[in-house]
Amino acid sequence: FVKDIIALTQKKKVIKKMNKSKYLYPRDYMADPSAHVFENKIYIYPSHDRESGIPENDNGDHFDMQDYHVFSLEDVQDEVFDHGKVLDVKDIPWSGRQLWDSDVTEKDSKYYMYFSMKDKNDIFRLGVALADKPYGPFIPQDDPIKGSYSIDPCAFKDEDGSYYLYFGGIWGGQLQFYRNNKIVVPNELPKADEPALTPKVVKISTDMLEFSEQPRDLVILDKNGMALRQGDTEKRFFEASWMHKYKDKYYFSYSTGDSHLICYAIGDNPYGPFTYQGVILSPVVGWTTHHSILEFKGKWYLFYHDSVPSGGKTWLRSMKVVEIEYDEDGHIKPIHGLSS
Ligand code: FUB
Repeated sequence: FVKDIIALTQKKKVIKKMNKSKYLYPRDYMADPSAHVFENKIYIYPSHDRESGIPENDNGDHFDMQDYHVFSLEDVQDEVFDHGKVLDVKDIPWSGRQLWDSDVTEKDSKYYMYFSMKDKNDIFRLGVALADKPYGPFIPQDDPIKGSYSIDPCAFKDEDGSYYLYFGGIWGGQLQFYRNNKIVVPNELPKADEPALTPKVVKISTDMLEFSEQPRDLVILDKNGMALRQGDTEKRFFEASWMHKYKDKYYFSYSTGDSHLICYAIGDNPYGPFTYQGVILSPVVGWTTHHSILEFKGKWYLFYHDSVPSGGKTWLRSMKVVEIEYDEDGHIKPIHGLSS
């Protein structure tokens, strides 16, 4: 498997150099790192991988996580501090199983964690949990967000004080169960030559606990202004939404899942449309790839994970950080998924 990934990566001639990333927390398996700057420190909100013994399948049942920890860093080269467990599946009244990717944002000195978890009917929903500090503990609401579905919430605060959630993931993330925010039967993906299933974007209510509108499709266009097709597996959205802003442009980045790339698209407003730009991160060791991007002290960083320390077990991932750069046109210089 590792050899296959190396061969696939070497085909991508644009990305020549191995990257100079560093593992953030060698003591345990943490994945999907969502990183933000709060109170002048970097806080990281990862998924907490564990060995549950559940066999691998396309539903992702082997990603059977049960709690979240929070980590902080005074500076990128420093040791991370583990603030310990801040939310447990047992404490969430609507819980079924599988605490997947989460993200946190701040409003008026309160911290809101948005997380994905299966409910008692084995359907992924998005939940909210509140804290007074960026390091928790986070207290969950009694019910999931009304009208929420699928996985991988990314909470984005725009400069005008509006907050948005980006979410969705196909295959095990169940996005293919829905069209126009409603469950459909049969729940199939579009055909290869049809427009790809889109990630969703929604404005968050002023109390931060609900959607303030129906989630909208976030359309990713190719350079000719055509929506990406479902069969374009090296470009179309799979999961792992992230939004950041650079020089007044909106950068939506995401994983292509079964082709193992982190790609990005640029738009002029939080809803899009967005135009596909290219690859940020070539395949890492491990099936999933998932990331976040932030600016800290004038430099930009990509937080992500790979499965090198677990010997390629894709459900046991380790979080990492590497610096990224933009060229003069605002394009992100691609990073090699394999570290030196
Ligand atoms: O960690 C569980 C799932 O794996 C995430 O929600 C996906 O983005 C993938 O990284």
